[in-house]
Amino acid sequence: MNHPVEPGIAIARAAQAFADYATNTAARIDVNAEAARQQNGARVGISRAHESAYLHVAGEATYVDDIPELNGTLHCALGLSPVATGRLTALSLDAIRQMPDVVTVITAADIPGVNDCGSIIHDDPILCDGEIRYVGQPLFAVIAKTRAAARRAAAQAKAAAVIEASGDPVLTPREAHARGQYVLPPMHLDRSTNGGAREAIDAAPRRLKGTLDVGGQEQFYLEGQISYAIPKEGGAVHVHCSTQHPSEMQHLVAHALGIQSHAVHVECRRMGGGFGGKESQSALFACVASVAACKLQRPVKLRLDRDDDFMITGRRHCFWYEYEVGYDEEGRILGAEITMVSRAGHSADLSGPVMTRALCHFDNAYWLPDVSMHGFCGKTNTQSNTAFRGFGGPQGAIAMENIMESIATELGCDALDVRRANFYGTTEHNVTPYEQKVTDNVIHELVGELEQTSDYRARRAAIAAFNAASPVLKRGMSLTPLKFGISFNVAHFNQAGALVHVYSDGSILVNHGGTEMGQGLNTKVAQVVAHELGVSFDSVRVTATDTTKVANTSATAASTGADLNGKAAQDAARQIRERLAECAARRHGGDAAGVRFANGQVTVNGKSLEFAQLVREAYVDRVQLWSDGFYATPGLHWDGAKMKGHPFFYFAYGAAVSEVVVDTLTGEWKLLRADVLHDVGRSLNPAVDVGQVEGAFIQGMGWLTTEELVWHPQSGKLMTHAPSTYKIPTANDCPPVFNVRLFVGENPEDSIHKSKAVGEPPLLLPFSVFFAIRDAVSAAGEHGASPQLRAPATSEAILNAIEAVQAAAA
Ligand code: MTE
Ligand code: LUZ
Ligand code: MOS
Repeated sequence: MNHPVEPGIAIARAAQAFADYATNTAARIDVNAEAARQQNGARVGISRAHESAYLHVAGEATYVDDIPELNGTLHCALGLSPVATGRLTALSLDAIRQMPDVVTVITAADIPGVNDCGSIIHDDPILCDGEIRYVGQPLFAVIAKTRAAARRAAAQAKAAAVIEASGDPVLTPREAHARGQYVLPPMHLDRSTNGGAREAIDAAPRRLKGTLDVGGQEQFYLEGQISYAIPKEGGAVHVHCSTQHPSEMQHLVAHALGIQSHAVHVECRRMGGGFGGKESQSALFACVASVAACKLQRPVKLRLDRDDDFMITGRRHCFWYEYEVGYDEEGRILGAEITMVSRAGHSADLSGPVMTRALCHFDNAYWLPDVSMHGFCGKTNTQSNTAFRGFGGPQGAIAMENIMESIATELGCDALDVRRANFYGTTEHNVTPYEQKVTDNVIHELVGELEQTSDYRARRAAIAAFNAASPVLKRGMSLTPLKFGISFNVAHFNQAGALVHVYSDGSILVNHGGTEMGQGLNTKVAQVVAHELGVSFDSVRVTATDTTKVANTSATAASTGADLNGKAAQDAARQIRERLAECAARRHGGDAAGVRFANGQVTVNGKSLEFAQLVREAYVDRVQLWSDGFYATPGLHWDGAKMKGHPFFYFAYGAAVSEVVVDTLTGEWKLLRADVLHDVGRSLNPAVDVGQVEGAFIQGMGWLTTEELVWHPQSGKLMTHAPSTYKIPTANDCPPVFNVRLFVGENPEDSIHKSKAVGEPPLLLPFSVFFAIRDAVSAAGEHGASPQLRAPATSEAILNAIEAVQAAAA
């Protein structure tokens, strides 16, 4: 690995930590096979360290706030609404304007273009336009010489804002639903095989009804939202923005400024995490910074404090469900009806597509012959909720997994047997509610393998024996499967572009439309290009995402980053390789089709020359040494009104077994062991993929256990707006036994090198932790009643559920 500076002690330590991690990972990946592959010239299917790993651990990776500030840079802070509903009748800003180092204050009236930063529907004001929608809504922006001065002044919002408060805030999805208050029209997805859901439920031998509450989740990216806008000549602006969606930032900034997109240049080298939170919601900050920069003709930086980030931006939607299913004595679901209500917040943002994905993942890995689903996006006086890893998929599937566990309790059998009885078939029982056929089903083999390797049945028996002898501590276990559809559920977003430059020294620069947020996208794209041109990893460099290089890009989201941009970069690299091959054949004889590129060498007509040598020859021969590339996912279509079609290119699969111990007197618990088998097709980079699986597992575990969001019931203020009150997992929450393996297989579709997307699907794996806790709660009531366990399963929620099952048993 090349490193630009002399490794210091911190780097040496970090390198050791990485080496330990790699050794650990190596136990789970086939290092010998990888070495042989690389020997043969392959650059994909190889566990490379993240392209910035050494920069990350040395603190040298440049995030937006690390860019050296230009002379005259000003700092911005936002004044936030202290109330949840009402009208902003006036802003008396004179006192704020007179505060030390304050340069100016900007309000909605200063936005020269449109005061809107909504991603799909234009219902999202940048700065308050009169209507107050939630506590934390930005009312005005202070621009000052220092960040501290701007923050001090913005903190005077309560004194400056003249507000006519009105009405009580609507905070929960159930309240919004009761009032019929939604950000979008309701959605319905029905499928009828035997007469429809109602008839199938009524005719079923057994029935079950229930409700479930699942909380939201803060993205908690390490780098908060930030934009640094620099005015350019002729009314243009250059915005350094921590965003998953540079093109959307470009368009929204152009609208806010009332200028054309060609005058807005958005750049993002990397994010310190996005997790969906920077797909749409980086826009408000990009717009405010740009408006201020253009008005003052000075560079303006807007970097949020963590508390403000919590107060202003949205997060994962919490969901409330009401369901009824009809099933048979084997636990097979014959009919199901479900209503899902999400907390959308004050505006639509991405709530529509999130609900669509939730409805399209209620089936998870199971065939539902007759089903009727209803989705409502409740409008509430809270931050506008948005994308978060899984994008509604986890919220859809967890409702079904809860039903599986309840059926198992009712029948008094193992939940794995109920799940298996419902799995999608391979040749029959393989049509989803939205009518896409499941043609790549590997869930039977995958779960069978995990059942064996995790020693599921023997441990089940051991847990039952333990519980029989242990009145206070109860163990629980659960195996949960997942199936996750890959593609944006908005078909036209599934496209990508790339630009590859080969310089005359043989080094290669790649630009593509995807953004790096730590997931290893640039590493994978560099591997694809190195593979295509048969060169070493070190000769390929990936640059910042930049709207002046690749236009009209999609968000790096829906786990499609490597699928889309990998294919686009491959397309560009292939064109250059073909031109080089023709040049080689012209100069050295033989057939262009027979020219081989591998290990930095080019073999032509029995001769071998260095790649850089051929590049120099091609340059002299005036061969174009750069190329664009493009990719659009084939075969997708979606009818949003009927909610039918073929929204996904393929499905990713996985399963996990978790075992917990719960203290039934305190509600404390511990994850003792987790076994994961996850399908990434033919992995582009097994180390990166294992990292994604582990990270998603722990992140999803946090969502379902300790991360609780509380809004004050009267004022509507988010009370959990910092790590002091909002508990994310730490390294200590990782289980002592954590067996993560990648399922051996390949994507039957023509995806990039037969790989599968990995970013979001493994977030569903820690359902197994939640249901293991539920299983332990159930044991506290001698498995006599289905526990009513809400998510997150905090100690309080666990104790509530234990009390209820024990009361039912008494
Ligand atoms: N991994 C890291 N380290 N940081 C992130 O912000 N975001 C996740 C996932 N993994 C994220 C991450 C989300 S929400 C998505 S959609 C995918 O990465 C996006 O990247 P990809 O499509 O390139 O996999
Ligand atoms: N659909 C989807 C989307 O499945 N995932 C996304 O992240 C997304 N973003 C915007 C619109 N549709
Ligand atoms: Mo990921 S939620 O699709 O950014």
